Amino acid sequence: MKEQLEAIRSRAAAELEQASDPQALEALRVKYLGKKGELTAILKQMGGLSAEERPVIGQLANEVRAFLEDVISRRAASLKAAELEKKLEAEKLDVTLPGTHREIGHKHPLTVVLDELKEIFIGMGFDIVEGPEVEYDYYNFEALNIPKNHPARDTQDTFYINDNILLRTQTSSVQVRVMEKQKPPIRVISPGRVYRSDAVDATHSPLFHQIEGLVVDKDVTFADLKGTLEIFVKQLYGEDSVVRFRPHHFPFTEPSAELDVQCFHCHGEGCRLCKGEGWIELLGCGMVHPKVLLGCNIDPEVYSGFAFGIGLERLVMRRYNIDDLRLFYENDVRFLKQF
Ligand code: 2NL
Repeated sequence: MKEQLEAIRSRAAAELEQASDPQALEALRVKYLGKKGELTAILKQMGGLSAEERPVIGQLANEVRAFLEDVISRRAASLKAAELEKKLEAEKLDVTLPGTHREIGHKHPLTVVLDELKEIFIGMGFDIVEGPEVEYDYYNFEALNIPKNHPARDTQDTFYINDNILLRTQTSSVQVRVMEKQKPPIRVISPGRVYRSDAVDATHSPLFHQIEGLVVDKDVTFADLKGTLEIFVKQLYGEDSVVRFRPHHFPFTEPSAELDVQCFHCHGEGCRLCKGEGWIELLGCGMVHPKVLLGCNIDPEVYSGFAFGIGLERLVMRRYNIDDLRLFYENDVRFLKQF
């Protein structure tokens, strides 16, 4: 029996050292120390031993059990440590690596300023209207007192789909559509893309943006035009802005004017920003031509109105000191990021 116990001790110790995972270790524990285990089987035979042998074998059996229990617990600890080590290795994280950077977008500079203009006009009671960019010749030219062969067709040369359909050169076309459908009082602005058959350079583009405004009601006078546009300029450039109206000509307004704002950099002295003029041209405006009203079935003897047109790109270029309008359309984030 002594030999059997010692054989179990060395065999079990060797097998336990080989156990490669906790499940294998547990199986070995059951095999040797379990209720039906090998060591237990031997202890059950102790009844057949003599009185002298029994305590000797009993003590040895206890020693073997204690020894194996010790081997099992050490092996379990080292398997657990190895497992943790493996897990740590697999989940290794380099905290010095740069994180995943998510770019957050923002409004295009043209949109930033357009939204600002919309807010100013909404504040003065205007509605915002939109219309088609592909337009009938009638709404773009004819209804605005620009018949075929009028010289204004030259300066507003555009892209023709056919003889009657073109890409609009101004958003006035949208306002003509409003006047046809809606009777006065009318107070609208129409922002949007417009087109001209121009070659691309730093200040010209075949596509640009305009905001036009139109007010039609009884007793609307040039004083209303001046007051409204002066308030607009003061909201845009500050209360201390100075404006002037310079006579001009448009086929669709009579009288017509251009509005200049006194240079906010040199206050009229003349500098690089205003190109030595002291004044900066902002927009074109005028009293709606009676022929335009008549064409929309609005009686010019009863109603009158004023209108204006603002080029968005030029306004934004001045605001941010941008010297080339092509930058607006190239979608280069290095440029767009700055606004
Ligand atoms: C410019 C400035 C302008 C208008 C646009 C307009 C619209 C209607 C009737 C009359 Cl429906 N006028 N718009 C008026 C004056 C100037 O734009 O430089 N345009 C070429």
